[in-house]
Amino acid sequence: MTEGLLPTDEPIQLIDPAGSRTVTTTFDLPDRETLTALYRAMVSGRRFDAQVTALTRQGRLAVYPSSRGQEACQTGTALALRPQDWLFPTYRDSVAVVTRGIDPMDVLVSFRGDWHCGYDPRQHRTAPQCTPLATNTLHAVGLAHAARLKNEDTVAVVLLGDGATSEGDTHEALNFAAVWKAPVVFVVQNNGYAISVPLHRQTAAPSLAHKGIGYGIRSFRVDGNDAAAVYATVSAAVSAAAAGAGPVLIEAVTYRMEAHTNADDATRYRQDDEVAHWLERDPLRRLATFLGLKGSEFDDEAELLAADVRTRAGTDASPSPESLFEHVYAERPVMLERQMVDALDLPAGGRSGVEGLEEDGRGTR
Ligand SMILES: Cc1ncc(C[n+]2csc(CCOP(=O)(O)OP(=O)(O)O)c2C)c(N)n1
Repeated sequence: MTEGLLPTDEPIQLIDPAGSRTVTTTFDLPDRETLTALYRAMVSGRRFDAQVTALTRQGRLAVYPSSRGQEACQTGTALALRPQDWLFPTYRDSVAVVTRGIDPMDVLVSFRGDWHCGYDPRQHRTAPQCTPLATNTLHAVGLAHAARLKNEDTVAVVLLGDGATSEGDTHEALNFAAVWKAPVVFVVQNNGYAISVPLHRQTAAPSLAHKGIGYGIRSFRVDGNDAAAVYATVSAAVSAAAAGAGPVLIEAVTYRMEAHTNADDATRYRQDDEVAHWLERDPLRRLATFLGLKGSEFDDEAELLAADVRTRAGTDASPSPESLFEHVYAERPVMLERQMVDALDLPAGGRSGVEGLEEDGRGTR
């Protein structure tokens, strides 16, 4: 009954942490051109991430959840998609979105506090990075199911975290994906923590991949710091889903090297030796070693990307105050209208109007 559904106990690994080829028959090693593309995307992604983290310190961004340490999961997933497929990322997945070819500055728009996601989701076949956990799982299943009904050859790939697997939305998405045989691939980046909550306080499942079996979904566990293994596994899952085999669940075992966001202090809930352990499993060094690269091959290109982001982020975003009230309702209700009038009446830079609103009980925040 469960044949072919269960993940392997050991995560699939094609290249070990020391950069050597492992002995495995699960998936073929991607060709050198693909591996080089993965490495190049990881170098750009890491540099982008470091630059954006610096921008948060300068107050240029409201918030940024770093991808550092998870580059193999994010580039391996993004590059495994075919042009017609859709990606449904979370706030954590900026490197995946940049790897999709979206202008890095557009990726930062929502983190700078604007009301929109900065890019055209339809043009790039990439949904806005979602902040409410697991809602993107439902969006992905809906899009995949609709594509199948319309006889379109489209697979939806959704990224989610370990914490998001505890959400009701994930249950509903997995259940109906399986019932409908929707062409959707769930890639769970198990980075060990949901903010400060470690995995063992999040779930009693043997692994997150094991969760698939209850829904009748074929599941894999993969070394999330091995870009080759992530790419090979997601590619195989995309092909299977496109061929009508139904959804696939992939747990990529990885680690979040930075704090949850720039607003979090990770030293309050995890030890330095744990971080050091994962530093030894760095996804970039592993692939560079395997490819016989020095590690600096794509640095110039990454530096140009960072310099461009630095320059263009040098001015603050200045969304109009009115935009806060737009796109909320097709017809603005009286209460919102009143709030808008009050808010726009505020003296420049003043907060007295907002305090006044709270005092008279209309509560706007
Ligand atoms: C529905 C919902 N509940 C709670 C939150 C608050 N929240 C933001 S991130 C987070 C932890 C998510 O952890 P995980 O899914 O493992 O993803 P990670 O941040 O580690 O990538 C929580 C609880 C939220 N954004 N959405």
